[in-house]
Amino acid sequence: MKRDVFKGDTEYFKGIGQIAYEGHESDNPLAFKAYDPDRVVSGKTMEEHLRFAVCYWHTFCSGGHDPFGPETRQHAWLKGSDPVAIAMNKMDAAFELFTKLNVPFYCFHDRDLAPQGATVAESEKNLQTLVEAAKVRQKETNVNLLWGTANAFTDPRYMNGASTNPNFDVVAHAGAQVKAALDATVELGGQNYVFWGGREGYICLFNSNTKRELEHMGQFLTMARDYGRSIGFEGTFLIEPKPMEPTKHQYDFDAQTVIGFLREHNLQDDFKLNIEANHATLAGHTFAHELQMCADASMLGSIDANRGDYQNGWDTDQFPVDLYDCMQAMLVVLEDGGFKNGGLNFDAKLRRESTDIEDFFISHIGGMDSFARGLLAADKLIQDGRLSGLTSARYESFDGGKGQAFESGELSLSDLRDHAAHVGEPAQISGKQELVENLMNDALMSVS
Ligand code: XLS
Ligand code: CA
Ligand code: CA
Repeated sequence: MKRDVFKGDTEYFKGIGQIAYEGHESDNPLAFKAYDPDRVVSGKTMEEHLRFAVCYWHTFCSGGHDPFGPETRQHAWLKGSDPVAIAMNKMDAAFELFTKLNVPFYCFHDRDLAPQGATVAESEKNLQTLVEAAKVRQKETNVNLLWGTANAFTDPRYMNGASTNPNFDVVAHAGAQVKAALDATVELGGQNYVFWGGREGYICLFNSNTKRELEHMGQFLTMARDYGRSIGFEGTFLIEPKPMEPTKHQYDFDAQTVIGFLREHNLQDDFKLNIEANHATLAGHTFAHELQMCADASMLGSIDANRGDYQNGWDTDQFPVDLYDCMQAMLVVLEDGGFKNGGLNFDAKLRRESTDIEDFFISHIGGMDSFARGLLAADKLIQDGRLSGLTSARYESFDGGKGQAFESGELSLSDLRDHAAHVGEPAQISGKQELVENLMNDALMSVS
């Protein structure tokens, strides 16, 4: 669907109109070449399949600072001295960009939306003020909240962790923040609520009681779940794994670690995972691997769409442009039945050296077109059927006879021994990896 461009008191992205689909032949850098929101792919529009979201933090709060230098972009909406007025301007800039890109969703941390106050009550009041303003803008534009979260890692009080902090007073402050962020998410109709525990881990193993900290985290998440449900939150709670940075070791290391943790604390019915591409690679996995682990556990919730740098291993949060990665990700998502509450959130930042206003758009256009092409190629692979046929054929010995009896737990180890003795040397069956790879390249090259 097409949204009207939001008009606040100031136009922040001057000279840029709404980005339209112009097709593959277009040479306009400010047009979509593949993402056509209304195009139907296997029964759903591209907009419904991909559910794009823009993130508040990288796009509107940060101006490109790094550990060695300050901002290279001076955002017009951050000028002024009253923090609440600045937050209002930031929100206008945000809704202008959301509607110019014509994305259906956005995501925020509490502190992105509203400034922290001097007390818990003042922070709550600031957030409430901005939530009221967001409500009006959401209604006017039909851009909605994919997920909210609490930033429990920037304030120095969280240096030793939030819910896993060794000091209970800090744990309580994290609780206050999560409570207010849940209130905000529910009021804005957020479809998910995210926990990313950037400082939930340790820097030094030998001054940490990891057992106690992990129990505290389970307790804290249970309290948050109960509070969320008590105020009418019907969406999905999401945990976003990341193996390290800023802590040396983060407890939510990767998908399988988080899935085990959720089951241990009996949270598996309310929680799913938010997989970020760059965090997958930091954990030594591929993006698609992490998604597949979630899908296997019926816990694939949402995606933070970005990419890392394979040479330096940092969390560079670059915009996703690798078509192969996007296709493989969408293949897992489609085979899992597509997004339900989740979507593709661009947790991605412009390079520090990209300083033109149009770069905000060029970057998002690139990410959206890449995932649109990934969607088309993945759909093609599924429709074609050869890839899934190849995979299921590898397991056909379990579809009947003794293999099936093994799967259903009817055999003993002695039965396996007797079967082996009876069948002799198994037939050699090719894995056909090269064929799989060729099918993927063919699908990617054939979409338009
Ligand atoms: C940081 C994370 C963070 C979460 C939300 O590495 O990606 O931005 O997505 O707190
Ligand atoms: Ca993220
Ligand atoms: Ca990241």
